Formats: sequence, C-alpha cells, structure tokens
Amino acid sequence: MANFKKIESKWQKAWRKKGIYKAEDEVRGKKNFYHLVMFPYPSGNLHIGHWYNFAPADIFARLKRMQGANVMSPIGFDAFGLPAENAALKQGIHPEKWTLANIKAMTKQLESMGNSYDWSRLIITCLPEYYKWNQWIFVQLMKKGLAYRKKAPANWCPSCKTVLANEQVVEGRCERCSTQIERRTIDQWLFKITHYAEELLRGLEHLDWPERTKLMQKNWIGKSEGALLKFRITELDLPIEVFTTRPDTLFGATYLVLAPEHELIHKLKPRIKNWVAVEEYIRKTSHLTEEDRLKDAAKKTGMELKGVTVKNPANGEILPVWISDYVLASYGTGAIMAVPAHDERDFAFATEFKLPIRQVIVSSQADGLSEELTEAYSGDGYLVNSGKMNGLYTEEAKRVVTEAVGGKLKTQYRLRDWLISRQRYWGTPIPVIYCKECGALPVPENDLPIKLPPLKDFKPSDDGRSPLARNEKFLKTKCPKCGKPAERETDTMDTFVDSSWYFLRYADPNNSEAIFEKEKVKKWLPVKMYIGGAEHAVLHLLYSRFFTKFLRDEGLLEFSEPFQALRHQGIILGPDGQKMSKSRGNVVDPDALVREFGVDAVRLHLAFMSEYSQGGPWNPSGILGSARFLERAVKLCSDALRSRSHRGVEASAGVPGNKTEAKNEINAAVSPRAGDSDKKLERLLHQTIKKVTEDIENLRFNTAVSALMILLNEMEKERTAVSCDMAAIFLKLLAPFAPHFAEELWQKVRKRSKPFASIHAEEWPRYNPALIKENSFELVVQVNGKVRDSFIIPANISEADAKKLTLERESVKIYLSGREPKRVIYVPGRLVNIVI
Ligand code: ANZ
Ligand code: ZN
Repeated sequence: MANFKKIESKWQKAWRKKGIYKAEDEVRGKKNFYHLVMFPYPSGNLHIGHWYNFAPADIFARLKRMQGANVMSPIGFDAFGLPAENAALKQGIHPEKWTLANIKAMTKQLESMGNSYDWSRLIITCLPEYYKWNQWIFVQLMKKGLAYRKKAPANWCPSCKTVLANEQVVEGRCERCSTQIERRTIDQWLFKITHYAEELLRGLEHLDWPERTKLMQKNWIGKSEGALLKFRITELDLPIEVFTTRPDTLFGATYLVLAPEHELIHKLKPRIKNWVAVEEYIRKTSHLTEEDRLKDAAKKTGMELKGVTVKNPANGEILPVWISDYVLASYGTGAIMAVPAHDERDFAFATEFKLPIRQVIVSSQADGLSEELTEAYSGDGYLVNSGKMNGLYTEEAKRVVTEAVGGKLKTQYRLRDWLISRQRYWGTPIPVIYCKECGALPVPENDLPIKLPPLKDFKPSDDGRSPLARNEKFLKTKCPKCGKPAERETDTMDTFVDSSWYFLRYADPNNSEAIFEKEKVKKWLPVKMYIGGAEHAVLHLLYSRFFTKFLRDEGLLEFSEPFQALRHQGIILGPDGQKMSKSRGNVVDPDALVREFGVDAVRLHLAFMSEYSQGGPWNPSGILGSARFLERAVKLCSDALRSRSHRGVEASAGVPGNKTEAKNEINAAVSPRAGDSDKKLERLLHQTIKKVTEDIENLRFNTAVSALMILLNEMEKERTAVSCDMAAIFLKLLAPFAPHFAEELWQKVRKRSKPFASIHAEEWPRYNPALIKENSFELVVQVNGKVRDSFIIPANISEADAKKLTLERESVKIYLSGREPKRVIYVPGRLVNIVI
C-alpha cells in the first residue's frame, strides 16, 4: 500500500477542483439532504476522538449522496470560549492568534480526512461576520422581553474568574477546571428560555432522537403539576406561599421550611429570637452550590426561626417555621410545607430534629394506619387524619383540598432561564448601552457588529468585571437615545449562544445583509441527520431548540424543531480500555496512523472497530487488518480488470456508469452463463448491497464493513466468477468507507476517465429482492447483549449449527479470546447472544 499518499492527495485535489461536494441550493430532480456533525472547538490538533466523530459520519453523507440526494455536509469552528482563552493565557499568546492558528492546522487535518464537506460554507464563530448575528439575535430577544437583566446569585469559578451557568457546574465544581464553585450576586443578562418550557417539552415527543437524550431534556425541563397554598404568619399578618405537588397531604404538614435566601426572613428579623444563630446558618449555606444542597446523602441541616409560627389553612393548626438549605430559593416559591410522613426529605429532616410525623395517606382503606412509619410513604392513597376530607383519593383530594383553602393549581418547571453573561474576553460583546437617563438600551442594529476590541491585556479581573471594562475606548460611548455620555456593557456572551443557531447560518453563510435568507434556510432545514456527542444532550440541543422556536416566532423560520434525527457517537477509549489522556499515556495519534496506514485504512478501521454509538477501546492490531483488506481489494479489482476480456461482459453490459447502465448492473454483474458458484456469489453480492445500505442508514458501520469483508472473502475464493461489473459494485459499496481507494480503482475499472466522473457521484447499487429471497435470514450476533456482528444463514439451520457458525466468527473470537462462553442463547430466526 505504498502509494496511498499519492492516491489521497491526487483525489482530494481532483474533488476540490471539480467541486463535487459543493452543495448547490437546488439541483433539478434531487431532494436536498442536510447532514450535519457538531462543529469542533479549535482546541489544537485533531485527536482520534475527532476522527471518530467525523469520519464515520461522513460515510452516511456519502451514502445519501450516492442514493441521489443533494447533500449538504458543512463544517465550521466553535471558536470563542474559555478553552481557547485559558490555553492562550497559559502560552502567553493572544486568544485570537491562538485560535486562528489552530483553525488553520485543524482545517488542514480535516481536509486530509477526505470527508465530503462543502468548504465554501465554512463558519468561524469568532469572526465579526458571524458574531454580529449573535448580537442581532440578542437585540431581537431584548425587544421581545426575552432577554432581561437581573441581579442574580451566580456560580462563580474563582479560578476561571467567571460566572458559570448551572449546566457548567458539575458536582459543585467548574466543568472546565474542577475548582470548587462559590456563590456571588452580580448583574446578569438572561434569556427567557422558560417562555418556551411547555413547547420544549411537548416537541420532544415527535423527534427521532435517542430516547435517553429526550428523557434527559424532559427531566431538565422538569414539569411538575402542583398547587400554590397560602399559610399565614401568626405573629404578623403576612402570607407565606408554598409550592407543593401534594396538596392532598396538607393535613400532614407539621412545620414549614424556607430557603435561607427567602426574602421574608429579613422582614421577620425583629421577631426572630435566635437571630444570631439564624444569621450564622444563612452565612454558612451561602457558598454551597445547589448541587451540594440537593445531595440526598447529605445530612440535613437547618435552624428554627424561634418566635415565628404559621397557621395551617386547612385545620388552623399552629406550626413552627424552619430554614434549611434543602429548600432552594430558585424553585417554586422558595418555601415548602413539610410533610414528613409522605416526603423522604422531610422525613429525614423531621427525624434529625425530632419534629412530629403525622400520616395522612394510606395506600388502601382496609389498611388503616401503621403504628409508626419507618420511612415516608410517597405513593398515592386515601386521606386519613384529614377531617372532612377523609376517604378522598389523592387525585381528587389534590383539587378539593386546594380549592377548600383558596389555593390555586399550578404547573411548575424546573427549567431556569439561561444566564448568558460571562466576565471574560474571548466572546461576543453583549450589545447593550447603559445611560444614566434612559437605562439599558440595545445597540441600534445599524451599529452592529460591536467588535471585540483587540486587547493586549485580556486576563480576567479579580473583581469579577470583564476585561473589556478596562478599555476606555470600548467602554465609553453615547446614548443612542439622548446622545449623552453612556457606557457599554462589558460582559461577553456564553459561547452556547454561538452554537445555538450556527446550523441555520450554514444555509446562507456569507450573507452580510441578514442573519440568513429565509428562502435559503427553507431549502435546507430542518437538519435531516445530526451527529454529535451525547454530552450535549441538554445544553446545546436545548438551546438550539429554543432559538429555533424564537426565530420561528419572529417569522424567520417555518419549522419548530431544528434537528429531525439525532444520533450520538460513542467515545473511543485508549487501547487499555481507559479514557484517553496524556497523563495515562494511552493517547492514539491519528496523524501517525495516517502516515503509516493511509487515510482510508484509518477510516475503515474507525468504522469497523465498534458499534458507532458505543465506541470502545482502540484496537491497535485492527488497523493492520483494515489496511490489508484494502490491499486485497486492490488486488481483486485489478484481477477482475485483467479478466475482463475472458468474461466478455464488457461488450454486453459495459461497466456501470450512467443511469441507464446502472439499471442493468443488477443482472449484468454475473453473466448469463453463470454456474453454481456464480449464482452463490451473485446472491451474496445482492445480500451485501442490502446489508451495507441498511447498516449505513442505521449508522451501524461496523456490521456494514464486516459484510464487505465477507463479500471480499467469497470473491477471492471464486476469483474466476468475479466480473469487472461485480468489482465495480463492490467498489461502490466500499466508496463511502474508503473514498480515495475506491475512486482510484473506479477510474481504472471505468477506463474512460476524461473528464473524470467520480465514483462518489455515481448511483448507489440496488439489490434485486428476488435474488436475496433464498431460504435464509440475517442472524444478529450479540456479545453480552451488545450487537457485534450479523450474517446470513439458511432459514432451516439447526440450533447447534447456528451456534457453531456464530462461535467460529472472528468478530466473536475477539471477545472470547480463547475462553469458553458462559452461555449461548439462540433465538430462532433472529439472534445468538453469547454471554461471557
Ligand atoms: C409537600 C409535599 C408532601 C411534597 C409530599 C412532596 C410530597 P417536584 O416534583 O420536584 O416539583 N419543594 C417545593 N419547592 C421546593 C424548593 N424550593 N426546594 C426544595 N423542595 C421544594 O417537587 C415538588 C415538591 O418538592 C413539593 O411538594 C415540595 O414538597 C418540594 F408528600 O410539598 B412537596
Ligand atoms: Zn440616554
């Protein structure tokens, strides 16, 4: 395989020159197909994980193109943000320089991968041509009241010196640098994503997305049906409202709990007898994150507000009031009625502080009361100990009790508004001007973009203000309304803003007049297939859905969901099965592999090494197998070429090329004088076409490659039966996986190469269903419940034979590595599962 370098660069050049991957907005007779992979951070070099994201995804795009779709597969860089800035700080160069240099290097690497990107649509988010439209969207949101400013307690990372969104805090630590988060109160800009809470929830239903991703969004939005109930403070005539999902348990409330930040506490201060202790408790909890506070295992802490009591609206009972950090200020009303008999957290708290526990729900009327509860009963049931309400069932009781005490039913969402202010340099400046007279005003649209000034000193300030505040020239401006001196907002936007709409811009990437032309977006969107990491299950994917709905309401879009189908790729682990990391020394360098084995071998191996959605350990020996496979394919096709004259097919059917010929190729692949082995091979060929097609469509690249390997094996065995046409079909099936080799061989097979017609613009082979319909079926092979392989076997095969054939497969032997399986389960007509 010595000449792969020559082949690669030759065809990459030829493809570029011919522009075969350039997506025209409209091609007669073809349907548009928008294929998208999540764009990368320009973090430095492409690592093998990038390759795994991008190369197999390209196989899918290539299939769609050959199937006759007008495919757009764009690429870009998510170029603003903390990683770039932190790295630049470490290396003492400017983030812009650092970022653009990385983009250059990564572009070259991406090009070398041989993916079918339309480079003319490249997007780089840190350029003003792009982020101008971030600012424009901000202004539109502000005009609609969906961008607003408020003083908000925020997660502050003392190391990154910035506020983080809740989503960027993992177990109380900064997602980027793992430093413990502090809480600070700062003026912040927020986007009102909660305005779309219900629609964001409902819309999930119809999406062709992984179920677990939809579930994560559902939980993130966190819809709860409940009620707002008013208690009254006995000592003052003040109401306290609580949010509860179980108004039916109101008679079981034995105390109230307020969040330590609850605003009433300060009003109550003169009444609180133990104020010093209360204040100390408030101070202590103030720097815990919400995550810390919600940890179930965490021991409950709290403090009674001595001298303050409330009256239960249902039975007039006087109850004590506590504060505790297990009640969050940001959810519901920041106050709860505690029903320890029926809520686990309340139960733990009441046990800790020896507060009364009163059961008011029983699961069945016959059961009656248990003597003493050992844990909370949180299920539905019949009311007891509840006066006139006794005997009602939960569902009805919720409504009846709420009405009886003058409360109101309420739907509550866990979803919070999206905090987008960042006190950092490397992001989109928030386009707002503050005037003493006129307040906060959006920058007039004609003045956009507000360019990020080229600061020499871009380090974050200790006081939490953005570095932009140190630049007088940027800071000082005039009020767009009254013309008096005013100041600019100096924070920049969360970079998730950039990625919340980039998929729209690809449809019209160079538009300087508008965010995009409505008609162009209409031609391409929604995205038909979106591929990217599962780590984006909530943030990016939720924000993108939010922006889409907003822009729809602005009249710019005619659809409500941006990504019709979504798939996640798995993660590649080091050869040792551990997460790849420099410190472990198990990082696989794709460049070295490409140098040694060539791009196509690397692509093929990435496709073959595991189920795409699963990922798994890198198998260093596997790549050699892929390289050899390609070598054998070369040999076979050359032989087929040489045998052309003997077989005499050239004259009768020619080599498939244009559309009319393609129709013949099914029958032409094997000559009419075919013998037994010819027939067998022909059947396998058609079975392989079917399998490879379906597998790629389902992103099961590994089993598709395995089918190609089987086909190649058989073709080698029946060498004399392999016609030139058959080799051509084989090449087409191989083309999405190994685009350079397939092209090289294709041009040889076709021989009429001027002007060159690329294999990647050829029609995808079709199979003849009649030919496959033998008495056979596709047996799926699982190892420990995960699909690892599949192959065709006769329908009347015995269980013993099916198991035997399965155990003989290379794909299975890898997993057994010499051991005997614990169990082999056969489901007739469907699958074999090997339990190791
Ligand atoms: C009384 C009660 C009785 C409750 C019972 C539950 C069971 P979800 O489903 O998450 O919406 N709650 C309300 N606001 C809270 C806050 N700010 N911080 C912490 N907890 C809060 O949960 C709603 C329930 O969580 C509410 O219903 C309230 O406890 C508590 F047998 O009220 B419940
Ligand atoms: Zn003004």
